[in-house]
Formats: sequence, C-alpha cells, structure tokens
Amino acid sequence: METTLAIVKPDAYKNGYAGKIIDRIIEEGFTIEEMKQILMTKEKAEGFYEVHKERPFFGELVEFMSSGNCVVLSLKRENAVAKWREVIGATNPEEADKGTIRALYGTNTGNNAVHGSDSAENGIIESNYFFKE
Ligand code: FUP
Repeated sequence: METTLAIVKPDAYKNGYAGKIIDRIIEEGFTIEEMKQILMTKEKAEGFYEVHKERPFFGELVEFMSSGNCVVLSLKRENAVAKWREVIGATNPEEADKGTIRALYGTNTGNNAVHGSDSAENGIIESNYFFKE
C-alpha cells in the first residue's frame, strides 16, 4: 500500500466541491487514513511548496493556498500516487482529461482545485508535514 497526500484547495472548498471530491476519493478505492480542515498560514504554505520557492509563481501560490480553508487528506491505496494523479488530471485544468477532478472543478493552473503528491516518498513526507506536527 502506498500513501499520497491530497488537498482540496481553497478554490474548490469555496466553490462547494469538497464533498464531491471526497466522494470521488472513496469511489476510486482510496482509504482515508487522516483528514482535516485547515487554514494554512503563509509560513505553512511556503514550507509545503518550498521546492518551488525560486519559481516566478511562488508568491501567488502561497497567497492562494493561505487564502481560505483547505481539506487535507492522507490517502492509502495500491499505486496511490499514480492513481490519484490520474484521477486529478493535468496541472492546467484546460489540459486535464475529461472527467478528472481538475477538469471538473479547476479554473486555471494556479486555481486547480486539488493537490496530489508526485512520488511515494513525497506522499509520506507531505502527509507527515500536516499530520505529524
Ligand atoms: P502538480 O504536481 O500538478 O500540483 O504541479 P506542480 O508541482 O508543478 O505545481 C504545484 C502548484 O504550483 C500547482 F498546483 C499550481 C502552481 N503552479 C502555478 O501556479 N503556475 C505554474 O506555472 C506551475 C504551477
């Protein structure tokens, strides 16, 4: 079993899609190991996206992620990382396959509804970042 971190981002939360996204998580065969609603401080968001800190979009990304409530979930499943990335779709919702969460609920690359870990190792690191404080 692999672990991935999912986040319902502030755009999806504000637009009322948290419930639909959590339903989809369960339908796709994930086990929710941990789940909580949080409002990230800027420092928390900066730490989470530290790998992107030199990128031009970093400031905007941190502002967005700390702008409203999120739901963070630590998920388990066989091939959880790849499966969750398949279910959420491409980073840019306009390029995401039909039926994926970002295609359904995302607006643009910055406001793309959900997060998913990019490797099994990061799935554990990111889950610990929110659930082993
Ligand atoms: P993803 O793994 O699909 O979440 O995408 P990345 O790790 O590449 O990017 C993390 C977040 O940075 C994205 F969800 C949104 C934001 N981002 C931008 O705002 N602009 C970009 O050009 C790339 C990413």
